[in-house]
Amino acid sequence: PAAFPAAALEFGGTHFNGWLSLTSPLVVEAVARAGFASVTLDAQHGFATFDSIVEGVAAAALADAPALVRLPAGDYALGARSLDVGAAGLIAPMIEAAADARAFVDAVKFPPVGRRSWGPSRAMTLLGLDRDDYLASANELTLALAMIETERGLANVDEIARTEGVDGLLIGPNDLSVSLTRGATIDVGHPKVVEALGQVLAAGRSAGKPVAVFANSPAMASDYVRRGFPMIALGPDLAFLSAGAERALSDVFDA
Ligand code: 3PY
Ligand code: MG
Repeated sequence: PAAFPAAALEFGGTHFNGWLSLTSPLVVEAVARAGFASVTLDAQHGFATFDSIVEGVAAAALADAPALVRLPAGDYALGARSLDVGAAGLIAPMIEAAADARAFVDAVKFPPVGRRSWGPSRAMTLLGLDRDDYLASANELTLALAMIETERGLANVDEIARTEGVDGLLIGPNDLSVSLTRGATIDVGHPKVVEALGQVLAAGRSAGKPVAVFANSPAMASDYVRRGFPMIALGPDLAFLSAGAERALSDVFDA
């Protein structure tokens, strides 16, 4: 398969990523073939495990879609293992300061940027690269995205964005709402969350790094397209399944 199209994350076009919480490789393949440019296998709040990531990366490759993995908070060891088996990038939740960003980068980028340990068994065969070529290109081929989703992360967004090895930012609007309203509400349209979107976009622009955002619904995704986000993660798959099932039933009576 093609390496992760990092170019698609440059400012300009919109890259749609299908967000998956289920572990079946059939789900990965179906969502990728529906037209998403990449998928995310979610090991933080979704059900992804290392075994399902091994299968999910292969299923995504069948559909020519790079697979990202969202890690459980702080679990950078799973990040390095996911890259070893061919994940095209990693998403680290709850990054709140440069020190968090550096710990993430340290585990998942090879020297001189980080201290990733050598062992990309399947990643090399998936990409068709020999050892030297993989070593020379892995830091660029594999994306490290830092999630900004807390008040503290927002306060430190500039230093996080500037951290060497962080390839981009991903906004988690649900957690941002929880954090910025001190637990009062989960409202991705809350004025404080909307204001934060602009702040993170500005930090990305000044650091020369793309800013992605997670969308709970197609309507939110449309709004984020209008705001100019270059990458929008839409999901999760369970919501696609529920919406499709509801529509199938209602269509019976509308036909
Ligand atoms: C959030 O919105 O908090 C996320 O983590 C997206 O899944
Ligand atoms: Mg979150």
